[in-house]
Amino acid sequence: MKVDQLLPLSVERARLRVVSLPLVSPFTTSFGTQVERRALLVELYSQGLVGLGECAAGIDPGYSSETYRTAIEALRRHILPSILGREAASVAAQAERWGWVRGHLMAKAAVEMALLDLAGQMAGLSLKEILGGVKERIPSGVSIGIQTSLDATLSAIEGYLGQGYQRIKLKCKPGYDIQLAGAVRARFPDTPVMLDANSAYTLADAPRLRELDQFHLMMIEQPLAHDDLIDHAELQSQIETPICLDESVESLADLRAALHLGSGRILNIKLGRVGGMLPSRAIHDSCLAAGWPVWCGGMLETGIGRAANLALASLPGFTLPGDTSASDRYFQEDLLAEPFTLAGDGTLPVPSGPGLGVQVDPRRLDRATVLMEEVAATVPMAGA
Ligand code: NPG
Repeated sequence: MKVDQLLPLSVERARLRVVSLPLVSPFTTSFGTQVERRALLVELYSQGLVGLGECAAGIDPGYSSETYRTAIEALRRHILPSILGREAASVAAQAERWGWVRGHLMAKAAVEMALLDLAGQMAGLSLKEILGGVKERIPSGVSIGIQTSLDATLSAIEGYLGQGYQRIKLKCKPGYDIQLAGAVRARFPDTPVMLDANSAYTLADAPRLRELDQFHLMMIEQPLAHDDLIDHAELQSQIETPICLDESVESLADLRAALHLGSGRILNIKLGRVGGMLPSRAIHDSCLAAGWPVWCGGMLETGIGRAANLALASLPGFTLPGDTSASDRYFQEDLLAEPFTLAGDGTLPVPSGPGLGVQVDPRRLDRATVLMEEVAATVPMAGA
């Protein structure tokens, strides 16, 4: 089913909601520590139905320039007023209406997700069916933040492998890399392991990064600057470990440049980072054609964003386990009536119901809500 064949769609009203869910354990990367997932949700109302979208942006602009607060501003002033009350033939046609807005990709992705949820409910199709996904279950990896000691890292790995996770991703930074990889390889010689630097290195670190080659890692993710492709290409020519790009690819144009330059060999696709599921699919298609394997990244999403990630990961080019872990890896209590649980074989199911295919538990949602706002088609001047 092509998205363009979905029913015409008009959004009658919209609501923004901020939820706060404490994480089961603090999550430390090279750019900071998170103790809660504060997520902006978009609720779109049409014909008695509500479509839900989750914005990936967090509290601080450490990963990208967007935060949930910049997303609120972009949504309430520019993106939502572009579509409210205006019928369009498809989700793609609605998305064209906010095409004039530069940037704010995570904000746009949240609205697109809610529109696809609505369209899927109206047409009786799951997101997987809308996108053209082919898989029913997704092999899951887990991302382990920087721990207080190597021992703590090793026991965290042991715990997750015991649960069935198929791939371990370890956050790293200069000085917390070679010893880390060595200790992990000594204890887990055959486990699929990768490192994620979140842009913590420069090209001057190439000799140090080359030392990692001896550990036969699956890949090293985004070692260099968030907006760089040229140095990544130079680094890739100097190391054997495949480079996986994340932050540096926000669009098809970025991907084209990365493929042209040889800035890596693998891509992490995050639907928030690239502005939605439809742009994600286009990027996936290009990677498939170019022979770059892809996997689905995560940004500590609640069950709502997780459902969309799983649908995306059902596309054929997602051949590597991603950061789509079970709800209990993140939260004591997810927002869903039925949280995502990891099967013994280390997979999560792709939801098969219409739209996102998940049920939010209204009491859990209420408990987690910290802010709520209705968005009108026109923005009042008060408080400008
Ligand atoms: O399992 O959702 C998850 C987290 C995976 O490591 C993960 N995400 O840099 O990819 C990343 C990192 C991240 C988390 C980035 C939160 C931004 C915010």
